Order: sequence, then structure tokens, then C-alpha cells
Amino acid sequence: MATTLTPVLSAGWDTDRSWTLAAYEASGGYAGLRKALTMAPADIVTTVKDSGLRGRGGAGFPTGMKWSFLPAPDGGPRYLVVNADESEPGTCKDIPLMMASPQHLIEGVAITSFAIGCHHAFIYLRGEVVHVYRRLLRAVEEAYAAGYLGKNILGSGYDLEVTVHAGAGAYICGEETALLDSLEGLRGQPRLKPPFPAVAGLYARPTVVNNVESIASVPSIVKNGSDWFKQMGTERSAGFGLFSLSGHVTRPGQYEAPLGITLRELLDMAGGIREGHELKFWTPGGSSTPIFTAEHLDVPLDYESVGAAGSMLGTRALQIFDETTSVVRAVSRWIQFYKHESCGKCTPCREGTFWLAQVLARLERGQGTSDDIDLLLDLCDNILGRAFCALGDGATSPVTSAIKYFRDEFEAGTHTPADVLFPPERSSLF
Ligand code: L3W
Repeated sequence: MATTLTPVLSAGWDTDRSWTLAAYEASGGYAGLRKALTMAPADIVTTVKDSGLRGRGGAGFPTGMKWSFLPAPDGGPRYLVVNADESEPGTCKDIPLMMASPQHLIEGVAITSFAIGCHHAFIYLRGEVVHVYRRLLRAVEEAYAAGYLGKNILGSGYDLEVTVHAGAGAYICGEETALLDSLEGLRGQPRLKPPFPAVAGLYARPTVVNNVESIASVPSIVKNGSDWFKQMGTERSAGFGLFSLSGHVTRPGQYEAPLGITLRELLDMAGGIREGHELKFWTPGGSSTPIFTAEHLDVPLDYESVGAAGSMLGTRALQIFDETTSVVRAVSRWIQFYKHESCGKCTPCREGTFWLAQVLARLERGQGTSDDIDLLLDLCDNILGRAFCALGDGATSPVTSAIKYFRDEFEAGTHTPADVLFPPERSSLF
């Protein structure tokens, strides 16, 4: 990890009325857009590519490369869609960012749209967060009134409309193609890829879909340059990110830091595990990423190191559990979430999450059968790589990783023989 120049995104969160345009401008806001409008759009794409910024929504795909996948202009519209459907369990970074500093995102939307030749951008927001919707609408209004959005932005001749759209609250709509279907007014279900949205996205037109934090990071990169960004993080995981710490920590919340920081260092910032307790297990990137244990406290939280240690950086949602937590119960809760949120389009996810939930529920009650651990692993085998989108794969991560590290706890839930628990007359219950 190199020089620490953070915080960037959260620097002004504690200032008075930090969400207003006036507060944002007072802290140097919109200097990135002013600079961008003097640049050739292709040079902005090159700057972001050179910075090494990778998508902050979970997959870590290189942002500038994604922009450069758009086909050459053909005279028709092309779109930017911001994925603000934050719903991955434990992930709480985009919503705090939009509440505390929405202009970061709006400036990023204006710069990105200019760079990719888009004249109508959409922010697709998770439906339940009505307070964020109101704040974003007000922030967009303020940006229009100040000439940062709308016709002839800052006298440059460039026009951009921005629409904030609130979904109806479905985890699947965080999957980019389900999000696009939902935005088009259809039921939110994933589309077959390819074609990727870059080629055929919203209304079958070339579309860039990026996460809130990715787009909010763009103004600082354009303003300060790609070398500045690369001073932070590691060689292949450049820059800063928001880490959300929740659960059994003394001060849960968002901690901005260079990628490559460790959980041990983040816990120092967050006051440690709650007093009198010790770390048992944690997720590095939300519940869709394999869990880690205390032995992973010093794994650098960058894409490569977390991958090499057997998990994924994901959304940097660090859910922390101490020794009082039943891992079987935690996994069972996560799987209930996936079962509830499965869109039902594909059989492996729809049926698989249903059966995972059933088996985990009886293990949680200590009423599992001796075959249940194998059954869980077999179910995961039949979901992983066979589901239509990443949601199914993600649902297997907590199960397989928890069995790997805490098999004894699952075995403790299997003490009663199946034929005693589930005689033929009761078999319809499961
Ligand atoms: C053009 C190509 N574009 C890839 C683009 C693609 C997408 C991005 C990443 O899942 C993960 C998932 C969750 N030409 C392209 C191309 N792209 N090849 O790159 O694509 P992909 O398929 O690797 O990932 P994904 O489907 O976007 C995201 C994990 O993140 N996650 C986060 C979940 C968070 C939420 C939420 O809060 N709403 O769902 C946590 O770990 O499990 O693995 O844009 O088009 N050749």
C-alpha cells in the first residue's frame, strides 16, 4: 500500500449541511467538471483507464475499459446508468455517500456522460430509500439551477439531462441487466449476456452501467490526474474505497481508506471488536463473498490478495461477528434473504435457494440429518456456475465457506437420525 491521501469521498461528511451544493462548492467541488469540459472526451476516458479505477459495485471490472467498449457513435442515443440499487447484505456505502455528498455523484455523472457522449443519464435508486430519493432529487435540481446539468453546461455547448428513478425494492435489480429491464418498465429479471450493456443496454442502445462509488470517484481522478490516484492502493487495485463495517465492532460505519488496508487496521479505526469479545468470522465483501475468520485479519483488502486467500473483495461490506454468533444461524439468515430475493427466472437459484433454506433451518434447530452437510454441498454444486446470473453463485459462498471453516458447528446440528425426524407421514413437511 502506498501513500494515504484519503479521505476523498467522505472528507466533507461531517461539515454543516454537507449535502448542499454550497458546501460541495466550498470544498472545491465541480473543479473536475470544469477541467473535463476543456478536455477531449477521449482523453478523459484515457485518464480514467490509466488511473486503474475498478468498478466499486462488486465485480471490480476496470471502469475506463468498460467505457471504451462503447461502439463508435452512430448518431443515436447512448446512455449512462448509475447503479444505486445498493442491497447486498452488509453493504452501506452508496446510500451514506448519496445522503452526505450527492454532488460527488452528480459531478461524476456529468463528467462521465461528457466523456462517453451521453446526453441523458439515469440514476437507478433502490426503492425503499425514500429519504435518499428526496435528497438526490433536490441535489439534481440544485445542479440544474447552477448550470452543471441541463442545456449548454457551463457555456460549453454540452447538454445533459439526468433522471433519478426509484425502483420498487428488489435485490435482483442490482444486477445490471435486470436493472435495465426494470428501468424500461419491465419486471426486473436478468438478461442473457452477451450482448453486454456496452453494446446493447437501455432501450437496446449502447449503455455504461457503473456503481455510485465508481462514478463519484471520477471527479477527483480528472481533477488530480491518474498518477495521483495510483499513489493509493496497490499496483492492480489502485485508489481509495469506502469500507462498511457492521456487526460486533465498537464503532460501526463507513471508513474510507486505500485498497490494500487490512481488517486489523480498519478495526483499529473502528475501536476494535466490541469490548470483551473476540473475532470469530467476517465477510470481506458482503454475504455473496466467502467468509473469512480471525486467521485472515492481515489479508490486504485488495482484489488480488482477497482472491488469493479464497474470497472476493466484492462491495467491501465487512460484517463482523464475534464468538457469541452461531455461524449456522448467520448462514441460515443470509440464505433466507437469497431465497426471498431470487427472481425465479432460473431453476438452480429458485429451487436451490429454497432447499438450502430448508436444510439450514433444520440444522439451526439441531434437527438435521447425518446427510445434510453433503446435501448442502451438493445443492451448492448444482447452483454454482449453473444459475443465470451472479445472484445464484453468490448464495453458495456463505454456505460452502462456513462449512469449510466451521464444519463442527454444522455437524452439531445433525444429531437426530432422519427416519426419526421425518417418518414417511411427515415427509410432506420438507
Ligand atoms: C463489455 C465485456 N462489458 C464484463 C462488464 C459487465 C459488468 C461488469 C462486471 O456482478 C458482482 C457479483 C456479486 N464487454 C464485458 C463487460 N463486462 N465483461 O463488467 O461484470 P461481471 O459479470 O463480472 O459482474 P456483475 O454481473 O456486475 C457483480 C458481487 O458483485 N457483489 C455485489 C453485489 C451487490 C449488489 C447490490 O448491492 N445491489 O448486488 C458482491 O460481492 O456477487 O459477483 O458491468 O457488463 N466483454
